[in-house]
Amino acid sequence: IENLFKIFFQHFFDFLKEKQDKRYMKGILDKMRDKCWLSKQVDRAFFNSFQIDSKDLISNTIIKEMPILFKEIEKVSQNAAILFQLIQDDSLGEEGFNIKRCESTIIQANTSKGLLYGMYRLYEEILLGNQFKEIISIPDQSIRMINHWDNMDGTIERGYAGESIFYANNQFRRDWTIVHEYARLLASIGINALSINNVNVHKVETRLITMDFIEDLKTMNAIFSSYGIKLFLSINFASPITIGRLETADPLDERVQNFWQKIVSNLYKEIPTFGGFVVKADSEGEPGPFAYGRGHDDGANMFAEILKPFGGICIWRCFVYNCKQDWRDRSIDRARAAYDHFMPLDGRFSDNVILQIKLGSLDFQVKEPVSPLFGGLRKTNQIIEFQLTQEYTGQQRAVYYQAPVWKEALDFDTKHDYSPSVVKGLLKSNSIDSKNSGICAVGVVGMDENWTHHKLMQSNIYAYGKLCWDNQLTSEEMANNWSKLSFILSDQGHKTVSEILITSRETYRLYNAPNGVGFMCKPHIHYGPDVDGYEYDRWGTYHFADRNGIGNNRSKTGTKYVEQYSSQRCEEYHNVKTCPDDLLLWFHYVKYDHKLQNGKTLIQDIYDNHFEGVERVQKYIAQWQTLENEIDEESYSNVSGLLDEQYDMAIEWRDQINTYFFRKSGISDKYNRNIYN
Ligand code: BDP
Repeated sequence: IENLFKIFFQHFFDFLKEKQDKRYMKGILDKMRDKCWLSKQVDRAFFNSFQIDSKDLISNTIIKEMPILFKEIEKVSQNAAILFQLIQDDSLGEEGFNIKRCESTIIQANTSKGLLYGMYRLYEEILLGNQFKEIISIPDQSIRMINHWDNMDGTIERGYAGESIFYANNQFRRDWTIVHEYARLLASIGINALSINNVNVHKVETRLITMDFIEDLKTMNAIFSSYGIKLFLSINFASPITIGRLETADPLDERVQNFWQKIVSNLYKEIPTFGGFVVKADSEGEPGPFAYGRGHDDGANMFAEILKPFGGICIWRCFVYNCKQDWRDRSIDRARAAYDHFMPLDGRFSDNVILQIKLGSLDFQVKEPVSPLFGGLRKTNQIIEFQLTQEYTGQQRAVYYQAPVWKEALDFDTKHDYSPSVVKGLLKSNSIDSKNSGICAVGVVGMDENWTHHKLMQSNIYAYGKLCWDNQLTSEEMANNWSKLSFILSDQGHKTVSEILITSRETYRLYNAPNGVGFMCKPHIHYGPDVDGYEYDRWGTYHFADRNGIGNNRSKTGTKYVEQYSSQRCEEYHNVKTCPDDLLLWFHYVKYDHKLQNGKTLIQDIYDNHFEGVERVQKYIAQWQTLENEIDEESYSNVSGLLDEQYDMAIEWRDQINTYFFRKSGISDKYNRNIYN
């Protein structure tokens, strides 16, 4: 076989026949510090027998993974030979692959990265017991990223799964084994970009862009690069002042530009494959171009120009709003802000600037309409931002499988009069450079032994990566597969796990703030109910409940937020008769006895949902108990303990919300259930 890169294995090692832990996701997702995936038994001679480009980090990774893959293949096939072939096939692009299975198995791709993804896919298919002849796969989204909100003191902003895996005591933790395991985990689900520090860049991490930490950064980069993952840093816009000792950070000032020029060229000299910067500017107190009378385009384009010769990109966040507003001023609507700021700038950003836009217009609530910037922006690179860490949705202590949330957003039809008008398609087609578009999510992992604190919430990382790669996958498929890859269970056992996962978002929604109104949680902590916590507050998210009704009037007669959508969506949301029930209070103020589309009054719907939400969690507890003898003890007790906690919290939500609305409205529950007064 005449290829630049060829590996032909005929696998014969007896030791690989030994019974091993079949839980792929245990290998992939659990840290297994004692049983590190990088098997120490690997025979050196085995590697020496194939031709690889030893300078190519990714092909080295493939070789290291091989023995594990073989163990699996051997169980299902007489012939465990795999041929890795570099080919030239434009249709596969830079990351796609083709796996053919006949006598032996052939994985073909244009690049070693494609081969790596092909290998993980093969691995997964085998573990799932799937039969296939050929799989051709190319990713739907170009950028598939995770943003870490890790601080160098080891804390994580909105992190609930232990300390940072990257940092401790204001330096790198240097537990490279964990970093390796994490990189492997991410590559196995197709993640290809990672920013490694908090978007709020305040303390020592401001200096990550200097040479102070360069050796550690290089090590991090080498690890992630060997899994095909590009590394990014979040930067502080005011660095020219704090680090460069200039009196300004004005992006149009030559001294500022020179400062950044030097920073960037130093970084690229040391790390030529560095990805670029993530910037949170003029948001929640972070510095930005506004202080100098400049726009977001001026700020972002300055970075873009400096990064361009090195192939770097500038990811600029659209989470910009006035967090010091006056609740008395009803003309201000935080939900409008991202669109109001960025829509006028469409077409003014360089082709290596990407706007990063949160899924909804507020902030990762359990239910929000999709941001109107999707479909609005037509000449700007864009990525949609999700949140893996469950900031508002149970903080790793509640089951909240997010695939349904992401599917809802990606499948959302903006109903603009052009094609594609659906979010998953327009991310690319409305970007000026299709490779600079895609999806990112705020990270979730920490030092907790199982990565995510709640064992079942590993499913979110898995589903996130898989969905970014293949937007057609269903929530059910991903939940099922995750269960099969993570646990050895009977069919009924897997059904139970999947059922809990798939219904969990709706369960959480039912007992949370009602009908899309959002934010009835404890201020700042964002865990547990606080009915008026954000009412009369400078952060600006109001439900306006009074004795007659509740909701935020964002219709044409209110803040006019609805007008940011296409005319069809605008009409749908504007009209209380067509506005979906679960978003009604986001868009409208309505009376408690308002008749919903489901035939109930709003107040009865609130009561019913909150009782049902708690009952559902109670049912999860019973369902989980049926797995006691099937599931490993650690996972079992982890989940059962957390389900008990979720149950208590759901009761708290139910009682506070129901009582609050009963007191406001004076309308009793039709079924006379227990509401406190
Ligand atoms: C909010 C978080 C805050 C983040 C901010 C952001 O509460 O901690 O800094 O988002 O996205 O959800 O920048």
